Amino acid sequence: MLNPKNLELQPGKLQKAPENFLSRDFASALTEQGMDDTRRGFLRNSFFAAMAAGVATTSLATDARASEGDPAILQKQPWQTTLGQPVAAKPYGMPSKYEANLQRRESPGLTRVSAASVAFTPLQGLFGMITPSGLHFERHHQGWVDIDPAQHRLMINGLVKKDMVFTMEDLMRLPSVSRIHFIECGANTGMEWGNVAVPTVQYTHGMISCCEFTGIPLSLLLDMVGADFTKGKYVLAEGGDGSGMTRTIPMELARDDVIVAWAMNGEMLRPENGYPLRLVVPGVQGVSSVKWLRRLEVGDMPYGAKDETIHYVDLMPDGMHRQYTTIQECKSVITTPSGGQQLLTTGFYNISGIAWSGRGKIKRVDVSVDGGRNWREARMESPILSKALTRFNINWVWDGKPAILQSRAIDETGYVQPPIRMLREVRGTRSIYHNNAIQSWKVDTNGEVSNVQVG
Ligand SMILES: Nc1nc2c(c(=O)[nH]1)N[C@H]1C(S)=C(S)[C@@H](COP(=O)(O)O)O[C@H]1N2
Ligand SMILES: [Mo]
Repeated sequence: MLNPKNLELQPGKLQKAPENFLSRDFASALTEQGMDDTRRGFLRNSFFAAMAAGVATTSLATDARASEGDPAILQKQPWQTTLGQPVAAKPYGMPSKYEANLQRRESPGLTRVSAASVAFTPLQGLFGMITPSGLHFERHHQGWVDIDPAQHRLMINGLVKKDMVFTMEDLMRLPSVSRIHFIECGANTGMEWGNVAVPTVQYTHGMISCCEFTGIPLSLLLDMVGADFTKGKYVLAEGGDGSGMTRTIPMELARDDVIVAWAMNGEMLRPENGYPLRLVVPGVQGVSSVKWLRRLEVGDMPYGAKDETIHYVDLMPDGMHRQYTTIQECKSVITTPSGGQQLLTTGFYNISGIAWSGRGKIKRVDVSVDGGRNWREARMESPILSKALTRFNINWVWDGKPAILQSRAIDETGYVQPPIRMLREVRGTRSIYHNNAIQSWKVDTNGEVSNVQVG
């Protein structure tokens, strides 16, 4: 990932996001009337007002289906007259065969280096705030492993009263917590630094996912081993895979909301995501959420491990490297409509996206359809949780003219997501990590949506 060569897009590889679920007929059934009201309670009303206005003025596909008769609703369908599949025909449930396109994908622009690679979450095809376990993005520095939980151990040593080695059984009988958090790779959206317009939101922003994690608070384990909180200012986390991933976690974070987790979305972690044990460091760049966690060491200095010196440093305009950029700052992106999709007709659309902040909750999300000249406040879906994704929606009527869609999130600390121009003023253009700039999607007159950079 760090090798700039790996960040070059292969030319001519523009690819359409297949999960374009905007139906031509339904979209055309809605008109402009009432669509400016973005207040939650008025959504239904304005939606139906638009429907009614549409019925009065245009001949609509939805009306035609009702009046002329649509065999798909009038005739009995084969699946209504046969026996369905028995229960437990699939002991572990899988998505419908019609959803086969919803997949994690490797970016056409990134070269796979041995097993070290990344598969991106298909944000354009997801709803709400939770990422299904099978679609959580994957980032491995040396491939993934499937570790026998009976053979797995967690050791805690360093500045502690007594070293301890835990089995999974030891850990899982301790008092657990379950919390919803995002994990975002520090390199998410990294290719946009260099003005490289990656085609789809899967590849611009798909190194973020949000799941419910279950495990023990790290603070509890630190108390159990009698960590020396006077001298012990840092915790080193070490992974059990071949990459020897090691990261320094500041003690304030370690004693705050860090989880030593074994479960994700209600079941044991998936192997790709660290089974049977991983660290979840909420709000912090993904690399600190060490997978296949095997050791924690309490120390009095940052460790300066290889993954903190040659990787995950930010090259600043003055040529210096900034180290330990920890927090994932406030950020948002529109996931539909987004790059590679196409608006099939003019008329009503629900603009939908996600917002998050490594510093807490999202306070507000604004949306612009004219490249940042005018902004409207979006509706935020509940629950709005700290260091988790927040889903936002806003009504929009596309008039067929070119448009530039943007979202801008503000978190509870008052931090406002910056335009790329402001970020470049501070960070220059040679960074890879920590790009939280406002994303712009251009809608062309033919409805095609593409990735553009707007100051
Ligand atoms: N042991 C280990 N932990 C690891 C990694 C790894 O390669 N090995 N990758 C890190 C990086 S860079 C990220 S972004 C997250 C990704 O977590 P995920 O694969 O569950 O999405 O895991 C982190 N933890
Ligand atoms: Mo990462």
